[in-house]
Amino acid sequence: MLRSQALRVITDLIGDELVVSNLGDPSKELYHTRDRPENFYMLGSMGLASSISLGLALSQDRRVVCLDGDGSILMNMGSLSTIANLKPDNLILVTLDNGAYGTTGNQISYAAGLTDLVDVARACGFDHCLKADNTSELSEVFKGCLERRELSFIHATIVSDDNKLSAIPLDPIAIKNRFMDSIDP
Ligand SMILES: Cc1ncc(C[n+]2csc(CCOP(=O)(O)OP(=O)(O)O)c2C)c(N)n1
Repeated sequence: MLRSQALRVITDLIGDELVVSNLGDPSKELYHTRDRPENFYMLGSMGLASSISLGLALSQDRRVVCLDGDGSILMNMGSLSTIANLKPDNLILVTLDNGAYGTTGNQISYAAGLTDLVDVARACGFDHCLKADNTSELSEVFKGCLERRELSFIHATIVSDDNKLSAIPLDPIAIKNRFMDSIDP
């Protein structure tokens, strides 16, 4: 499934959930798929979408959906252990795995090698781990996660779209402020 298709499936199912998206192409694609104040677009820090999502999930009740990348999960793998041990029941961590550092030119990541990120998540303590290899599977597992309140890890196998995405025309401070306002108006 293309990343744009995966994001379309997820954004079509999302209601008032807070969404934190990985830097680079995933954030740009989310912006172009469905921009909303409840989206926090990570613009610079690779690996930190999961950590920011954890902080958000722990500090308020609304559900948080983190849209991360395999490269970022590999870069900040310790975050999986922290999240699993703190177990916020309002966090769904979706790893959009293209087996590559897509944003910087598709250099192969070790998620395409010997490292299985679902095994890693399980070993870190995630009990509810699901896989989705196509849009109908993703729709089913994401719906299932929304219906229950439990820390969840979804591994979605994707391929990046080839089309060049234009930059998000929002100032980082504006992204932060409107996101914060949408949580606590
Ligand atoms: C700490 C840090 N290292 C490197 C980069 C450069 N960089 C930006 S996006 C990216 C690739 C991210 O890969 P992944 O998380 O798998 O997401 P994808 O782009 O494949 O969707 C890299 C290496 C960065 N922004 N920050």
